[in-house]
Amino acid sequence: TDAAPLVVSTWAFGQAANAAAWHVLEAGGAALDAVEAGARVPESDPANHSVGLGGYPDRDGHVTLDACVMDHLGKLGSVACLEEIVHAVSVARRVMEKTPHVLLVGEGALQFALGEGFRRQDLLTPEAEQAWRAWLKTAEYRPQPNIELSNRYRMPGAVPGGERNHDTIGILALDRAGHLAGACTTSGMAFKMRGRVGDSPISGAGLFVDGEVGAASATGVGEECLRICGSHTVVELVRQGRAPEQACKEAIERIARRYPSPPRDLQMAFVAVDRHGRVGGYALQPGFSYAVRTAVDDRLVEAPSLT
Ligand code: SD4
Repeated sequence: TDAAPLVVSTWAFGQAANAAAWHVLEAGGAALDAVEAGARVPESDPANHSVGLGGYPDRDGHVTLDACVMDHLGKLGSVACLEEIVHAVSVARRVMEKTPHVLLVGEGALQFALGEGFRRQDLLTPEAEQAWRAWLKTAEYRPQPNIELSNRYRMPGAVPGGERNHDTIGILALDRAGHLAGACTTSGMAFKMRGRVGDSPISGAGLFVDGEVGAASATGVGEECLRICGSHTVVELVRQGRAPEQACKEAIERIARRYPSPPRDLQMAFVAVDRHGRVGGYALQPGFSYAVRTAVDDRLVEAPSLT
């Protein structure tokens, strides 16, 4: 298609991920390679407290990662509650390519990763540990909307001033061959219960790709997305003819309808791309942005929102 190649990622830090993905796409590479390369950028950034190294831990102090990859043929690989391996997205890809399964969790996912030659490392940075210890004083689980906007919405116990709090990355690409792929990777909600898994590694929730229709990914309070199979809903709406932004909007409305009035204390957002390369996003609250990179464009888009 004319629009290809292109890549779209959640949040402002998606621009750095897009740059890595673009490197692959521009050279004629595959969308799947592009989204993996992009997702690895925030995974290895210790300043990003919602993805990979430096992610905030669960309430017991363990950093546990969820990730997923999916391609235009519907091939899928995921890991959930993976510990001590920084590039969860790459482990997810190995699950897709080297096992008869689509999802490995916890200890089994770790053993698989180690067997594949991934290096074991401590993902709890001193900064994240400090935030967790401060949180322990109240130990109140209260997810904050738009934690990327760290000055407006500070994680309880977060170190004030200059900290960069980010969110899950969902990254979708359309390559020169017209193939779609997506990846999603996160350390999940800060200070979650041990064993909690969010939407990000679950096909149809945090990520969904249909090579003949489009792709979608989600960020925000994963439980909300899981309840409506969010990304699958978005892709099905695109299949029915909605533009990507409208499809994302209807999924957000479906979440909001579960409440007497649209909830203001939680954030949920979707991004989507259709197979023609049309891109859109929509959020429950103001403050969600997504990054788009094409041959002629490298921009951050402030998504429209319901409230
Ligand atoms: C989760 N959706 O684990 C992820 C976290 C996230 O903004 O996106 N935070 O629920």
